[in-house]
Amino acid sequence: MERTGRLAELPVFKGFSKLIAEKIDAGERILPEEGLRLYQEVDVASLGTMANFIRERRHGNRTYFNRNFHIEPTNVCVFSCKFCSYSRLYSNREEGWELSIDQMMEKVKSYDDQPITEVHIVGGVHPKMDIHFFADLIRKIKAHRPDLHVKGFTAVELDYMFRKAKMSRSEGMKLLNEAGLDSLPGGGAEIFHTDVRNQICADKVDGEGWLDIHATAHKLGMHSNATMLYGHVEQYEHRIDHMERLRSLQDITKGFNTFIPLKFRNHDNEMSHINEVSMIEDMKVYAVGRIYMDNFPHLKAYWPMLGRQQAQLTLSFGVNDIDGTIDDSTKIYSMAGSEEQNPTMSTEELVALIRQVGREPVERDTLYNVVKAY
Ligand code: V47
Ligand code: SF4
Repeated sequence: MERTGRLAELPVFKGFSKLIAEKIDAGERILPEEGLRLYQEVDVASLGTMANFIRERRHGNRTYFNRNFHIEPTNVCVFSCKFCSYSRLYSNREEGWELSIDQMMEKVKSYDDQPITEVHIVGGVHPKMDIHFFADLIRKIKAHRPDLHVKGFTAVELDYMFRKAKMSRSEGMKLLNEAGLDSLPGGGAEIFHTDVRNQICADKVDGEGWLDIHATAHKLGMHSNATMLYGHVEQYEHRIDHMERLRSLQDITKGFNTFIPLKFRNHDNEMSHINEVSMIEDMKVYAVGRIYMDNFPHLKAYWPMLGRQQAQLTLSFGVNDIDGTIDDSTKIYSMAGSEEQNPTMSTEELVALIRQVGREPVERDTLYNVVKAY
């Protein structure tokens, strides 16, 4: 059931929070300085009430998940992001993995008898795996299973591929789109602001480049997601700046589906000395994300990273999507110390998890068409 009634009438809201509640009631946009004050001044319970109100007004209790699997072609990477526990340099590649097209196709074929709607392809930036290698892979996947949605490659991987092939962003994107690439995942965004980016991932595509690559995909009619890596050296101002840039691009292109905050995990990387933020802070990030990103239809919590119980909690802080039933061979999080070391959940388990907290499970495809409502 969709939410009705006025948020600002709740006695808990006074002063600044009442003003924001009134804006939410009127469907008005929160300004950057107001976003900042939400982080600084408003308690987590009030933020949750606001975010949940918006979530229920938009989606009722519906909570989406999809059936997908991941392919990680390699963890060999030319870049050295300080938060990354997963990559290995080319000079050290005997410690990493590099999959051939045949090996990746074996993985695709291993799901032949399962009703999966999406393959998510993302990995390190390998100097020898070029745009033609990946176009060939995508063509083979589509030839084998034409209805499988291919969501692939962060803007970081794409930027490198296009530059190496001496193609413009629109030429490169068009080539991959014609090969069968359907949409882009949200990775590689981290924090756009150069003061932070220069400290944590100085050598990869900058914020403008990331946004331009997504805009290029949107122009071709492709959809994409956007992430934000939080809880390391960034300040609240940087998170607001990050969301503001995404929200502004979305005003123009309307191509983003989902905003996905990703919590920095500190296991076994060059930023291990930084403490991870609290669960309260996580809930604030989701809630402010839902309040601020008024033109993003969906807010996703990635359950393999958070763990099952915390993922359930996010559903009261604005989140309406908890990703997939994945036989998740994704190593980027397990190597960084995520809650789920071997994340697999059957559809039944995911449905039960959502129902247990009073929400309504809905299986979706990548573009949020309903596959099955439970
Ligand atoms: O960009 C890397 C993050 C991202 C760490 O679009 C880390 O549906 C925390 O973006 N601690 C890649 N995070 C994965 C990604 C993603 C995941 C699930 C769904 C979708 C989607 C996208 O992983 C990277 C980086 O921000 N990451 N290391 C770490 N130590
Ligand atoms: Fe490479 Fe991605 Fe790890 Fe950065 S986060 S080092 S781009 S694999």
